[in-house]
Amino acid sequence: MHDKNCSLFCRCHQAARPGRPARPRCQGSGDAAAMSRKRQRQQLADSLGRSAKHFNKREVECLIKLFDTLVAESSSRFAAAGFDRNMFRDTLHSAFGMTDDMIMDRVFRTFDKDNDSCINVVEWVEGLSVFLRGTLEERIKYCFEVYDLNGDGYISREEMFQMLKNSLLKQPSEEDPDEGIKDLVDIALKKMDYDHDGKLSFMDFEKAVRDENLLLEAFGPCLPDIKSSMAFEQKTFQEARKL
Ligand SMILES: [Ca+2]
Ligand SMILES: [Ca+2]
Repeated sequence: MHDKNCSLFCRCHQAARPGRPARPRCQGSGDAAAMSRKRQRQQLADSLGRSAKHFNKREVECLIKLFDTLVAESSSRFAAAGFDRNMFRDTLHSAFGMTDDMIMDRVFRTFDKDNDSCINVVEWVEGLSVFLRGTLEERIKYCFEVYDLNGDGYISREEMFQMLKNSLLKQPSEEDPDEGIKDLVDIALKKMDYDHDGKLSFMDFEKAVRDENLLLEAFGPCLPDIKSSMAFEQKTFQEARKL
């Protein structure tokens, strides 16, 4: 039955709108969350301290705390288990100055390893481990995943076109913009498509970036710049230093 005090996202609202597919809910069990939250968080910090290899345990604790704060702030009406797409996009925008919706959407999908449209706390910490402190190898994998828009294992000509068009349209020019972008795609392929099959495999991309590191973000900024990443770390890990 419909309860007028319920959240907009609760099942009774979904049921009240026939024809709409059930919304994937970024929601946890209120009971479980309330029970022994502190102990759960401690266990989580212990296991993430081992699996998220670029953070120490205290840093993991700070990231979990930030996660809880951000999630609670943006969804005060129910006990959420993570970030949905919009919340995550807001965070990428405010913390790292990202503005490109297409890229931010791909970053969301890259963090969301189990593909349930919700970034849970483990995905958050492990994602940030690569995002903030990843090795070159980890960042190459990450960027490739972001740029492979349809996830078929290749960055196609069309995908490059779409991404470059998206990032270049902000600087309008006199010439036909599509022509200019096609030229850029040709240049990218000439430089990076080592096996000449007209698309970039992971091997092509990896080799190109290892030869020329600047190609890592060839199709749009998807990693934080040094300044915002340092500011984020400083703010987030302040408490770690005090402990
Ligand atoms: Ca997920
Ligand atoms: Ca693809």
